Amino acid sequence: MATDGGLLRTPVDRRNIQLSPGERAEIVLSLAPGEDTMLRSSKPDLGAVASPFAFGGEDSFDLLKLQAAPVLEASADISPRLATFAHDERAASVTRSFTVEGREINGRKMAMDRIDETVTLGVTEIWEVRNGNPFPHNVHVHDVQFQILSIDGAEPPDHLSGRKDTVYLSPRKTYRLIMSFEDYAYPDVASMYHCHLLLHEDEGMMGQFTVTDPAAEAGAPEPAPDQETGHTGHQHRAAIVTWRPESGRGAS
Ligand SMILES: [Cu+2]
Repeated sequence: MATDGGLLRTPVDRRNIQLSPGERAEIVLSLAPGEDTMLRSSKPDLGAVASPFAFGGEDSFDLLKLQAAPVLEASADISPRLATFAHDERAASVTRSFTVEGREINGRKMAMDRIDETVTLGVTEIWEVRNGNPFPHNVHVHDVQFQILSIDGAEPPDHLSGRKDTVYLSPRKTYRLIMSFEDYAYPDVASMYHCHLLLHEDEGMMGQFTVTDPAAEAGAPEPAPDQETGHTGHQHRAAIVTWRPESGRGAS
C-alpha cells in the first residue's frame, strides 16, 4: 500500500517485498478467522553480489506469527486509487552524480565541517547514484522524498514507484532519483545523505548538503560581530553543523 514516504498510487499485489535497512512498506493482508500466518524473511535478491552469504543473501527465517481471532469483522474494501503525486522530469534543472564505493561517496568520507552539496530552495534535481562495488549498499536522503526514475535505464518495479527516501543499490547499477527541495532552507543546518547499512554509515559513508534560499539571503542583514570574538556568523558557517530532527518524516 505504501512506501517510505506514503501511499502508492494504486495497491500492488505481491507475496514478497524486499526492504534494505531504512526502507519501509505498509502492507495489508487478508486472514480467515482462526488462521495462522507466518511473516517470513526470505532470501533477498541482492543482485550481482560477489559473495551473497557474507551479506545475508542465503538467510531465511521466521519473523512474525500472526494469529487471527476465531471471529473477525470484515474490513473495508481497498480503494484502487490511493494517492496522486508526480515529479516532472522536465522540471529538473540540476543533475548530481554520486558513486558509492568502499566507505566513501564520490571518494570522500563524512566530515562534520564539510558541506558536500548546496542545493537551492524550490529546485527539482536528479541524483544519479551508482554502486561501484560488487557488494550491497543503499542510499538514504534526508529532507526529501524522491521518486525512482530508472534503474540502469529501466523503469522501477511497481512496488518501488512510490515516494521514497531510501533505496537499495544493486552492485554496479545506477539509480536515477528525482526530488524537489521545497522547504527547510537553513544555510547553517545540514541534511545528510548516506548508505543506511549501519557499518558503512558508521565508517563514514555519508555526505552533507544544505538548502539555500537566495531570496532570504539577499534580504538578510550582515550578521553582527560576536561581542567577545569579533567574528561574524559567516566565518563560522562551515563549522556550524547541527543535527535536526525530521519531524513527521520518519527518517533518520
Ligand atoms: Cu554501504
